[in-house]
Amino acid sequence: MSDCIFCKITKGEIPAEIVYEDEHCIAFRDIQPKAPVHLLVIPRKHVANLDDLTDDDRDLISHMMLTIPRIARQQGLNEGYRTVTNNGEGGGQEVFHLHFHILGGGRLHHL
Ligand code: IU
Repeated sequence: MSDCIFCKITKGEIPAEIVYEDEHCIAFRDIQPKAPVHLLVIPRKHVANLDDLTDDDRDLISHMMLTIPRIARQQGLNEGYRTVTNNGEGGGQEVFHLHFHILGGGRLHHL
């Protein structure tokens, strides 16, 4: 999607502090961190949110789920971390390009 800000980040058209990237996804620091470490993991492919996934995205989503703990380890989140995805406006989603928040670096409140 040409006007999607996260697509622009994947293409390097908008700067972001990228901490991880591979063929399918990238991770960068959230510009308004809600924890000492706050990263967003996004697919390179434009997918709006979980509702937008199809059976064709099985490998992609599986890859992202397996990559999240690797990124967390790489960032030194050895005491644990939280992974969240907001889905739809009612779920608090503001950017409509699928992203998994990784929050850690301190003790998080219970949900
Ligand atoms: P949400 O799950 O859609 O509410 O989260 C969007 C997040 O994207 C939010 O935490 C923003 O601070 C973050 N963000 C960003 O890191 N860089 C940006 O250019 C924009 C939003 I726009």
